[in-house]
Amino acid sequence: VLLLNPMNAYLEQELDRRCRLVRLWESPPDRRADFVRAHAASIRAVVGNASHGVDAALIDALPALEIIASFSVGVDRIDLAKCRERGIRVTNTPDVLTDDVADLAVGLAIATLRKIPQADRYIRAGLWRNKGDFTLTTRFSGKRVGIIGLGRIGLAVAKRVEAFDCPVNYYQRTKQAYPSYTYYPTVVELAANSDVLVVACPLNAQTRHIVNREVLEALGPKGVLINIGRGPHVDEAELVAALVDGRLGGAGIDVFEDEPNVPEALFPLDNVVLVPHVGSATHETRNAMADLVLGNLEAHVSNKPLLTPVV
Ligand code: 8YV
Repeated sequence: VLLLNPMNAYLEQELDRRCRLVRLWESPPDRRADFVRAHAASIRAVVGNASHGVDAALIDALPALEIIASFSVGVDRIDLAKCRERGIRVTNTPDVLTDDVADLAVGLAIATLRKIPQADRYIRAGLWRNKGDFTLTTRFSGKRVGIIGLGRIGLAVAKRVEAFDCPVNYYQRTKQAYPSYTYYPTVVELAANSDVLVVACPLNAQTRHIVNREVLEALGPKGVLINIGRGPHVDEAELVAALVDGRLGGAGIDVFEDEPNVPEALFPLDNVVLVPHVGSATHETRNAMADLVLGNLEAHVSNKPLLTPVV
């Protein structure tokens, strides 16, 4: 098994115990191609994650590759077409992370509107004592929440915000049978009719920059964008410009276009809450994701049905 980066200690320990583990990062970056070539004949599986994908070049370099088990639900960094062509199986880690990612979406919405991190910084800077009360903020309960992508995570967000008396709107390519949620056929219409817009769809060619300038304009100077999907769902340059110019009310962002690089223009902004791609980052979920990766690999070598197949 080729492990692309040190993503989880428990996963690594179990892989080490159950198979012959090759750690890609043990080779210096400029020697990786030679390193892969030296191990290529024996590598039957690759384990990557949301930030370490498997492209066509790596697949081509591994003639014995049978399965890619991703430590992520998103498989946007895996060349799925190439896998289909070569008969390579692909698995991901759905369901086990849904609750945590949805929790973070709601947490970011509340943190952004109620300025929780800013209020925390206010105390730490000694300003409560010296300058008095913190500024007034904006209510979350009852706000119209628009969800792009009513899949597993989108639905979990919807269920949570219903408890805050938020009307739920959504965009999806096709209308679903949810009588209590309002469907909009375009993201612009969804944004125009929402106070908080949550990105919760998978990243693919159709959803890249699904949040563009027009969508941000429709969301408007009181609207808040929450991105717990992928950085490239949003035109980040347009997002930064809209926030800097005050054309967008605020944003709570977990994912960025060029992680771990975050546009520094966001740092001084008081209407933005930034977290470093932590949607699934709890002990509970990461252990469950590791177990799914291990279970998929085990099923594959025992000729049993894969637990969570993508290809
Ligand atoms: C992780 C994710 O950040 O599941 C996904 O698609 O983005 C995350 O759960 C990552 O893959 C963990 O290393």
